[in-house]
Amino acid sequence: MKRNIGDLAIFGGSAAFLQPLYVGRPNIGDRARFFDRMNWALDHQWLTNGGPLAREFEQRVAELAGVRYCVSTCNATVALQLLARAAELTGEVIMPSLTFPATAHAFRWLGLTPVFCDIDPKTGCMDPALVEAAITPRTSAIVPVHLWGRPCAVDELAKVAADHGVKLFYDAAHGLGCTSQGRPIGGFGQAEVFSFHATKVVNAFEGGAVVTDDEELANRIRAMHNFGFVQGRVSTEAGTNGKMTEAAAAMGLTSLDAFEDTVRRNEANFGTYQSELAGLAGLKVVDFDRDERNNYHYLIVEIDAGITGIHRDLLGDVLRSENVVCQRYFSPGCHEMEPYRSEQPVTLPHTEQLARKVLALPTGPTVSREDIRRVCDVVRLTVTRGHEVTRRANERAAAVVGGEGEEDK
Ligand code: T4K
Repeated sequence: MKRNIGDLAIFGGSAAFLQPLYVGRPNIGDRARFFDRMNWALDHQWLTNGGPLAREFEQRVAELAGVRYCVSTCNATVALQLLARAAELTGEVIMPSLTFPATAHAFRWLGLTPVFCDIDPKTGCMDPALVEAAITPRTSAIVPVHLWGRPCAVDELAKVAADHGVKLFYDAAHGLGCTSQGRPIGGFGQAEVFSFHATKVVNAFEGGAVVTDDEELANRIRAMHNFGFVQGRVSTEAGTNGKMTEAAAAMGLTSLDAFEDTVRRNEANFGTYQSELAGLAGLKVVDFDRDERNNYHYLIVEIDAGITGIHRDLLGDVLRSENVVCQRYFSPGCHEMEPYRSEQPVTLPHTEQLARKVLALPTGPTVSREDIRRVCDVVRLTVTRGHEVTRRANERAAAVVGGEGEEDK
């Protein structure tokens, strides 16, 4: 246990962890089961193009999402693009800036214009009133993000979309297994997109899926993700190659088998973080709505530098020195990154404020209660002595700059 700030690794103490403790370790599940599935695929020499494992994966994702159709893809970025093409989007697409850049890039890559909308600071998701205000005659769709698996204001957004005759598609990359008013994420809007990247609550190495109840949309996406083929090798329109391989599906199915266990462990970890960090002025563990089903996959803390005297970035540096590889999900917002920053400068006060404060800490089945206690030990010491840690870090930085100056002479 570290008692003094001199014990922190950033100031010369020994690191709390010998090996890096990561955010987003893959949830692999039963390795033997994965190899069984791989052997089955190899034995049958069927490796891709809508094989049986990909079909089984789609069925299980559709069940979990409570929808009729699921088209698996090579990743969620391509899934968003397939959706945009299949729905014939044009012009502007309204979306949050507080998200992974893939949300914006997917549409921008197709020549569409992402229009960034500010969030409701209470939820981190887009504020429906601001979405409505952002609609123009060029708007063809709204793409909200269920940030960190917290559902958006789905009823209000559905009303805005219907009132203005624009499409509503959700980026549900974080939302697998979560609900809003008891209804699973996956069934909102005309379609939703999941990610099964290695770092997600269910992983397929890389993978994604479009889920929907719209049969026509699903069929069109299925064709488009296989070069535009419906039957045989005659394309019906310009498609692409966005298919999920059988190896990815084998991983996805195995990770899905472990899903309930993963969520249970995430929830227990969340409880440990909450109790270990309770009562710490200026630091909040972002909560989940306990009346809903949550996957507890992203453990987010908000640090208020005005109260703690320490900025989120310095706390991040302190933790990384201890071998705790935390992540700034999601900072800066997309509107502060290129190409958007130069091409369409905009100010989003709530997004900017929250993006400056958030930090994702390690969780998942491979992170033990003892690991969390040690992480929180560092966080508590650093935050309660925030002013002192900041002063000392500044002094050290000044000394380094001064030292470099001496050498330059
Ligand atoms: N929409 C939203 C809202 C998203 O968050 C994302 C992706 C997308 C769309 C697009 O989905 P995909 O097209 O990727 O399916 C990671 C993921 O690459 C990205 O998929 C994810 N969001 C984002 C939130 O996180 P990075 O740049 O942070 O990844 P990386 O490689 O730095 O890894 C993050 C952490 O995970 C590290 O602590 C190390 C650990 N890790 C990573 C990999 C790849 C492992 O332990 N094992 C691994 O295999 O983006």
